Order: sequence, then C-alpha cells, then structure tokens
Amino acid sequence: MKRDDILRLLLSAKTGYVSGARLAQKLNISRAAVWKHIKALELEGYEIEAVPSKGYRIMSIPDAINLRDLEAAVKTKVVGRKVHLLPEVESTNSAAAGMASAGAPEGTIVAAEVQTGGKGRLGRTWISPKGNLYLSVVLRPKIAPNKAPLITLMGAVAVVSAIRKQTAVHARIKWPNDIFAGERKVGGLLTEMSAEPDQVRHIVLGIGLNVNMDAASLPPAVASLATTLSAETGSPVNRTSLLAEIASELDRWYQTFLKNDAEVLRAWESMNMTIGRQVTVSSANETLQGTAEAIDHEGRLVIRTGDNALKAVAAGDVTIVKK
Ligand code: BT5
Repeated sequence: MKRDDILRLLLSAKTGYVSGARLAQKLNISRAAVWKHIKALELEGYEIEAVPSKGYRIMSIPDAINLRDLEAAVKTKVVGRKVHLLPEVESTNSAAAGMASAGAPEGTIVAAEVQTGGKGRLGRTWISPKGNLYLSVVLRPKIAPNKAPLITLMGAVAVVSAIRKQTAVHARIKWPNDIFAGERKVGGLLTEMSAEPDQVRHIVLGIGLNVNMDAASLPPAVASLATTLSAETGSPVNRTSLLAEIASELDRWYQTFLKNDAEVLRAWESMNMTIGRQVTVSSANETLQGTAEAIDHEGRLVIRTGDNALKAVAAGDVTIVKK
C-alpha cells in the first residue's frame, strides 16, 4: 500500500526530510496524492512536519498500538488469527471469557490500551494505565483441568522469550505467574478456566506487561516492587512489535505444549529465578519455608522444607528470601 511505502521512506530518511516531489516520483503518484496520504498518517497519530523548501519529516510515531502493523506482523497458526484491540475495557480476561463462551475461535486475542478493572489473582487488582500491554488469549486445549497450570508456565516462557527478542531486558520468571526484570515485577499472568470435571472447555490466558507507562502511575507500595521495560532499557519500547512478538511466541510455545509439555517445562526451568532459592510460599491453607527444589510435571513447585520433607504446591505466592 502506498501509505506504508511513504511511511517507510519517511522513517528511513537519514537527513530527516523527504521532499513531496521525491515521494511522488518514488511511488509514481501525484504530489496531491502524497499530501492526502500524509494527512491520513497524521490522523493515525503520526506527527509530521512539512517545511516548504525541504519536505516532510516524521516528528513522532503514534503511541497507540497499531492494528494494521500488528496484523501484518502476526503470521501465526492459531494465536492471534483474530485480534480485537479496544481503547478501554474493564478487563481483557473478562471480555475474552465472554467471547470464549459465545464461541470465539481458539487463538482469539483481546487487547486493550487501558483496563479500568484489571484483575490479578485472588481478587487482587492489576493497575492498568495507558502505555503498557494488556492482552488475553482464548485457548481450547484438549487437556484435563489439572494440567491447566501448565498453560501459565507456557505463557510465561512465551512472554520472556518475546521480551528477550525485542528488548535488551533479560526477563526471568518467578513461579507461578510473575515476569521479573532484575529483582522487580514487570508483568504478570492470570489464567482462568472453564471446565468439565475431566476436560477443559476453554482457558483464558491473560498477560499484563509494564512497557512505557509513567511509573508514577503506580501507588508507592506497588511502585517500589515494580518496573517497566522502558525504565530498564532507558528508551521507549515499540508496543506493536512487542505485542506481535508475544503472539508469535505464544503460538510457537502453545504448539510445543500440545505436542510435548515436558519441553515447555525445560524452557521454563532455564528462564526461572525461583528454583534453588530459599523461599516462603503462602497458599490458601498453609505457609511453607524451604528451598525451591524443582517444578513437577503438573507445574507444581516442589519445596524441601526444614525437616527435609518434599512438598508440592499447586498455587501460591512466593517470596524469595534474600541472603
Ligand atoms: C498477577 O496477579 O500478576 C496477574 C496479572 C494479570 C494481568 C492481566 S492484564 C490482561 C488480563 N486482564 C486482566 O484483568 N488481568 C490480566 P498477582 O500475582 O495476584 O499480582 C497482583 C499484584 O501485583 C497486586 O496486588 C499488586 O501488588 C501488584 N501489581 C498490580 N499492578 C501492577 C503493575 N502494573 N505492575 C506491577 N505490579 C502490579
């Protein structure tokens, strides 16, 4: 499309400006047509300066996630075949669950610029101002409900892979659902399931990732434990590319999971920051202290407690005890 060509030429211009005449000649269209495309790009949020003697120059690219670029970049089998991008929603997980119940195809992604009621686990809140990524994926794996926690681990592997590919941040996973950069939380996953006793009906895998938000948007108690990808790298991160990479990695790791979930567990082990550490794990009915020894085939964390017993925990909050 001519508009994409204009964008490419403007973005790659070394001196900054590209004359209208040159754009017209390169694309074999009139200068009036060039001007129309420039106006359309401005409507999409690109700030473009026009200087009569020099030509056009891109001053800033839009902050919003660009659905057109996203669809062009996502070349997946299942995850991201359909993407709903919303300016604002209460929770992408709730929206995706509604769509799943209404028959949305597997791989449907619901993403939003802002969430007004973002959910964490156990009724907690995920603070969701603009500038970050919030997305949920509808999955329909033919697995027993006790295997569902592996979907969280699979999602974490995909998100960490995508972050490492797109940014200089060496993200790691803290069991069960946290994404860390250094010693701070940069993202979280929330897996919600609808199931029969012996088979999953659908799973909604939700991902929240702090990308470019102003860290001052978080209340101080959360801010001191949190970070953003742009704070880690020192420059803004392209959210459209990152979202596309996450969709690609989810697609790849989901296929791997369906074929051989042990491979996902091996990847998880290589990206995690929990195994081998002294931890406190609090779950609904107990608090355990000990060494995080391993992850088992259902994704449970195996703890070696003080009395040298091994205990497997299916869900809980881990605090890593600093030495
Ligand atoms: C999580 O819960 O970490 C799961 C977060 C999942 C969010 C995504 S966004 C898209 C999808 N739609 C939803 O509605 N949710 C999912 P949990 O482990 O329970 O951690 C929650 C805790 O993290 C809160 O109690 C805060 O302490 C902290 N927190 C909240 N917002 C945060 C943020 N933006 N960055 C870092 N920490 C945050």
